Amino acid sequence: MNTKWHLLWALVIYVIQPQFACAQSAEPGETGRFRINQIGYYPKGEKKAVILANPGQKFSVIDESQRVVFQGNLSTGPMSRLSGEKLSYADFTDFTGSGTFRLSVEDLDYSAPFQIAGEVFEPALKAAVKGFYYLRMSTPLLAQNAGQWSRPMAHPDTALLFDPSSGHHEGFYSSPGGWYDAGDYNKYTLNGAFSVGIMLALAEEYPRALPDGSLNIPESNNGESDLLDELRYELQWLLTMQDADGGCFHKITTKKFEGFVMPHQALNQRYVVGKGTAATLNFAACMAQAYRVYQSVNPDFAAHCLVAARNAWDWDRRHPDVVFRNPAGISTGEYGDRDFTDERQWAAAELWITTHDPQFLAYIEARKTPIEFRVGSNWQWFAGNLGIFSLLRHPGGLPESLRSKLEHSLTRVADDLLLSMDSLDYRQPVRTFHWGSNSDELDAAMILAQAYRLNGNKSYLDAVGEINDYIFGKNATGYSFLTGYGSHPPMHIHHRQSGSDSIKDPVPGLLAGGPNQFKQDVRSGAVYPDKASPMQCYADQQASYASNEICLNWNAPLVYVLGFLEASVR
Ligand code: G3I
Ligand code: 9MR
Repeated sequence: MNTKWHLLWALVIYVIQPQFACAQSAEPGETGRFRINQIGYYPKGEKKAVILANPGQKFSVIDESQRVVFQGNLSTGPMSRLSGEKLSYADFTDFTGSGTFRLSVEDLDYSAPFQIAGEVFEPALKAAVKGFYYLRMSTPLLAQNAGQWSRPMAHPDTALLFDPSSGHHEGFYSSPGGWYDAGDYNKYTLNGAFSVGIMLALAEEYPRALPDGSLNIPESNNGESDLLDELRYELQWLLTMQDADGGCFHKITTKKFEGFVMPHQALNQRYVVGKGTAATLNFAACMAQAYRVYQSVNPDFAAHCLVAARNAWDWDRRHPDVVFRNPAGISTGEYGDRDFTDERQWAAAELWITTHDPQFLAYIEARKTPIEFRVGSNWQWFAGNLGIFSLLRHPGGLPESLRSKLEHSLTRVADDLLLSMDSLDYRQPVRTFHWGSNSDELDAAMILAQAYRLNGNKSYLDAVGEINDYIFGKNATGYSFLTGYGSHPPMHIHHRQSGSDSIKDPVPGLLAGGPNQFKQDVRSGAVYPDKASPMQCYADQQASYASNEICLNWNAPLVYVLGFLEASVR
């Protein structure tokens, strides 16, 4: 080609290019109009996106060489205007090719690239479990496992003092190990046990998820699933939280939250605080469940868990109504709960499955609504569901009438969730956005996943996929909420290590709490987007502990949902 033609081509490319260049510079969440699953979609799964454009316009799926591989028309969707936006919907489920793609709409820019591939969420699943490894305390995180997020040993927790609320007054206590609860450096029995229980459900249902060697944690290549290795790190700590009388201490904590310093620089005295019914019942439940899961790989450990579970249950029989409240002088996370019926349902279910002792069935039969869905503070009400999920997984020996009551309760709640999703802007199940709203979305997905496991109705499976899409970017903020994953992830989570390690990227694999319309952190300096609708009340700022903290009981249902999808969408 001679020079004249070269110049002409350069001119043509210059004229065409700006459209594409504009795509590259679009900032999802700020100006991005493409609310997609930023990781991608399964070739055989549903593929939906929400676009801020007019219904009726054409949309295209474009491959890496800018070829149009699929076209469709944007449709009007649910009538809801909860998001305050004018939305249209792209459905490209019929496109089943694999590769890297973008969406584009006539006269608009392009979406960020996303993948369509089998096992497309495997990296995110691994990251979400590895996120728990990054929260380990009482151990150094070595560079060979933690890369740039390695850190020295911190919080040995071998010389704790007793707060009188623990029932003890003198001497030191040792309770090493476990995971930090969240962005703070404390550990709470109730929430740790609840989160472990959610992930033990995945281990029971899909034992091949996270096989040995998949996570590069210190125990990798020991011949056991890395998921079980990671969960045992927390279970071993939890065992230290049981007092001699069978009851469980509520938490290990400083008097007030530490500042934004690295773990090994957070040196304030830590205390054993409280002992209560909710913590003890969650402990009983997850230990009875652990017995089943670890029995074949580590029988001694499993046997220890079952003894601990029974002792905790017996303590509950003697102390069925001990509410935990923060005692004077302690201002860290309370995890206060007054209604123990759901925790008791969970514990009774796990103990019944493990022992088949008939005394436990009465506590399950007593509950009118065995499955329930609410929003806000899932650690207060979701535990009962975990017990029913386990019973439906192990129905052998259940009285027929009880079994059909549980199944009916599950499908009724799942059907209600489908109706909500059909009516809401981003086809998500939640309309009120509380602290940790992402976990409300994911808890709904867990219910739908169980309903799918029960009767194979594909609408339930598709709904789980759509909730997963919401978490990874098909939402009114444009963020993919898992650190390190997606084209627009959170960068400034409320997490003390991430905020003080001088590393640009936050610790990966941690799920932000998500939109919170109650904005309890405004007085601490969080600034939310102007005129934000409830589902846009999210601030990617360190100050925003009410929308941008990370927490065990939010990551755990994400692990379950990703593990379920990886095993189910084929
Ligand atoms: O239910 C009320 C509602 O009726 C009211 O309109 C609304 C507005 O004030 O508040 C609702 O209650 C909120 C509740 O969450 C419901 O979700 C409370 O204000 C709010 O304080 C509470 O937040 C809890 C938060 O701790 C503060 O206690 C979160 O559920 C809980 O997940 C969070 O947990 C913290 C731990 O304490 C410490 N570690 C980090 C962890 C995550 O942030
Ligand atoms: O940093 C704390 C966070 O880890 C907790 O989840 C949250 C729960 O209340 O509280 C945060 O601490 C804030 C405190 O509550 C109010 N003053 C500002 C603190 C954050 O800097």
